[in-house]
Amino acid sequence: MNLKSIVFYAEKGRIMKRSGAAFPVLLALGWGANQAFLRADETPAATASNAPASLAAPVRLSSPPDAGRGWRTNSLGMVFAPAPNPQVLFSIWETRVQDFAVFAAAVNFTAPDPIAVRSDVRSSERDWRHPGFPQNPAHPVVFVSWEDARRFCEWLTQKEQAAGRLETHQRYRLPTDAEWSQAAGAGKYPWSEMLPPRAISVSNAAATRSGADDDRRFFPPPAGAGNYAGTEFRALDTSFRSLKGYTDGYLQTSPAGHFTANRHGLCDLGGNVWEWCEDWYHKEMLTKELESKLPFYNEDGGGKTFRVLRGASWLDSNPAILRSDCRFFEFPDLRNDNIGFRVVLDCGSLQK
Ligand SMILES: [Ca+2]
Repeated sequence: MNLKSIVFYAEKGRIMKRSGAAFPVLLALGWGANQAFLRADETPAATASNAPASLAAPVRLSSPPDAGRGWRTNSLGMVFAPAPNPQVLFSIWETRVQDFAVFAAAVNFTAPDPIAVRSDVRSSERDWRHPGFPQNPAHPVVFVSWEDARRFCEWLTQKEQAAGRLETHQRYRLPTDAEWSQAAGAGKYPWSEMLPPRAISVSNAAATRSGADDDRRFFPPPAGAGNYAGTEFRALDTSFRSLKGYTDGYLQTSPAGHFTANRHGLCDLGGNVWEWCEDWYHKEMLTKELESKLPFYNEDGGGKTFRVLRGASWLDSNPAILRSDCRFFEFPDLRNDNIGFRVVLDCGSLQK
């Protein structure tokens, strides 16, 4: 285990109080325990047809995408929307198990031994097919590295270019950090713009103006905000730090499209799994305000060691980590049970 990982997981452990018996209990309960938290209405992910009407537009399946066309479904059934740049369409879901499975079969994908540095997920028997908790095909794939994600994008680009669905200048890739920020919007938390913050009393208004207790408006998150470490964890371990007053019903990952979409129609930008971005992580990405809350995030390895992750996950409850402007970072070959990815379709220049 290297220094960075030790630092992170020590910090993570401190933040999450995820030590001692907490995770072994989860692992021991496995499928059966989590099934109790899966909702009876769990269904395959949403489709373009039930996307917000204001964003819905005809989906053309057989021709290359034009920038600005809006909703589009690709050969894997992944749905894309401008968010907000019409040249770069975002997948409205994190890449699902069913999407990755097509790739894995096509390229005979075999992940090398997982580099899972957290002791509670270290196991040669855990991978994207066997993450250690229940998933159905609509759940976001986990145990995928940044390199795996890039490989998925390259494969899908070649596949759809060969089929005439993409032109040669159009491609799938990971979002850049800046694009991800644009898609998330300017709200302090991912749910800030899609679900109204809580009204506060006049007596608290002055404190809020000063920023002293601004979070009073946002916590607990409103219902449907996303899949975080809610009070569902407390049913198993009361020492586990969870979001007070918030429950989402899922101990680990949840199906794509289950929670409220943001104003661009994107689901799970906050929560469910961390999402890889193209960029190297460097400490200048850390705002001064977050630096005081997450001092270990200055350990950037020189700026070309770790790749950026955005959006937090089912395992997170620390308000600083849940913020829209928070970045996390990992080695590009690391796989873990709360890290996945979302792809964008880069439509390229209009000058073809
Ligand atoms: Ca949850």
